[in-house]
Amino acid sequence: MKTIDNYPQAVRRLYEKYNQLIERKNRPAEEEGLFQRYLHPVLTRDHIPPSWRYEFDPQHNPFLLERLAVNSVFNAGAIRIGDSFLLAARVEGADRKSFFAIAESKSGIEGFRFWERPLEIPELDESETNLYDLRLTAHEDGWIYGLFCVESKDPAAPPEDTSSAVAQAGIARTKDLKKWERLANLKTPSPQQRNVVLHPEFVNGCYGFYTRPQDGFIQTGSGGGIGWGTCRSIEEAVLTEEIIVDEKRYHTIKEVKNGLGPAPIKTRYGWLHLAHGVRNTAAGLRYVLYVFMTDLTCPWKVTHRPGGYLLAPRGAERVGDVSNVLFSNGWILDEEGTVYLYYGSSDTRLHVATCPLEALVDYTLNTPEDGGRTSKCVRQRIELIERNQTWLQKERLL
Ligand code: M1P
Repeated sequence: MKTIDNYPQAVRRLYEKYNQLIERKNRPAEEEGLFQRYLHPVLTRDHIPPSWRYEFDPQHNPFLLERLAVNSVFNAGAIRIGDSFLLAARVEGADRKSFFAIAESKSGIEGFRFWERPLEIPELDESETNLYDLRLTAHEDGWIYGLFCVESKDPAAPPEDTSSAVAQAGIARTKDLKKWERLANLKTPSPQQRNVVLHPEFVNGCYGFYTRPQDGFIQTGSGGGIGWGTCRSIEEAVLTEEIIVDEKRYHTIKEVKNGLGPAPIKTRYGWLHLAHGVRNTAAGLRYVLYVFMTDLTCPWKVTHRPGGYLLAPRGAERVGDVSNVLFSNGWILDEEGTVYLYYGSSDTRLHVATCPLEALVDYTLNTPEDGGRTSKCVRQRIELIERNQTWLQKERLL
C-alpha cells in the first residue's frame, strides 16, 4: 500500500461514493405478501459519514485509513416528526461498542442521511459499557423518551470470567432528539432487563412499562415473557410488580424468549404490538417478528394473538454477524395509514418493509392462534380448506 498522492482528490472520491449510496433509489422487492420488502437496506455501515471513520490529515494519516471503523448499523428506534422519518440507529464500532445516531429521510424508504454527529447520552457511571436498542416513545406528557439497554460487566462474576454481563433498562428524554436528559435506570424485581418499552399514554395516572424479566444475561430462567408494570414517577421509575403479558411457550416461535419491539400503535381495536420471538434450532437461535393486540384500557391484556410469525429472515437477511435474526425496535405510522416497519437483519444492517395499517390489523384480528399441537393445527387447516371449497363451488371456480 502506498501513501496517497493527491489527498484532497482521494477524500473527494470517498464522499462521492458515500453520496451515491445515500442518494441511491430504493425499489420494492418483487415478492409480495402482507408486507412490501425493499431491494436495498435503508442503513448499512457504509451509510456512516466518512468523517466519523477516517482521519483527514495527510500528516497523521498518510494512507487515508479508517481510524475508527464501523462494524454494523441495525436495530433502530423510529419516530415521525413533521415531514421527516427519523431513525435512532444502533451503530456498532469495530471495537464492539454500540452508540446511537439519528438518520433522517423524507420518504422513509430511501435517502437516510445521518445527522452531523452521533448522540451523546449522559452516562450514569463508568460501569456502563455498552448501550443499545433504543425505543422511542412520544409520550402524552410531552417528552420523547428513549429507553435502551445498558450493559455492564457482572460485578459478581469471578475474575477469570470476562464475559458475564448485567443488562438494565436506561431511560433518557428529549424534546428535539439532540439534547438528552438521562434519568435513573428502571428498577424492577428482575435482576436483568432488556427490551423495555414505555407505553405512550398514562394508564390510571401511571407510566406503563413493557419489560422482559430475565434471570441471566442470556438465559431467561424464571422470566416468562413480555412483562408489564406501572409506576408514578418517570424520574425514579420503580416497578414493584411485573405481570406477564405475553408468555414464551413450548414449541412456538417464542419458545426460548421473546421481547417487545417498538411502542405499540393505537388502533380502534386495541394496541397493536410488534415483538420478536426466539426459538432454538440445530443451527442456533432463530429470531422472527410477530404481532399481537391488547385491550385499549388495559394494555396488559392480550385480546388477539395470531399464531406463527409475521416476518422471518429471508435470503441475504439470513446472514450476518449473528445470523438468522430479524429484530425490530422501530415502526412509524404515517398520515396515510401506512406502517413503515424498520428491522435489523442478522445484527448487521437495517431494512424497511411497508404495509397498510388496515391490512395489518386484519391479519392480527383474523389469523388463527397457534393451535399448540399438530392435531389441532391440521384441523385448523382442514377447516380452512373446507370453507374454501364451499366458496369456490359457490363461485363456480372449481
Ligand atoms: O443478537 C440478536 C439480538 O439479541 C438481543 O435480543 P434479546 O435480548 O431478545 O436476545 C439484543 O442484543 C438484540 O440487539 C440483538 O439483535
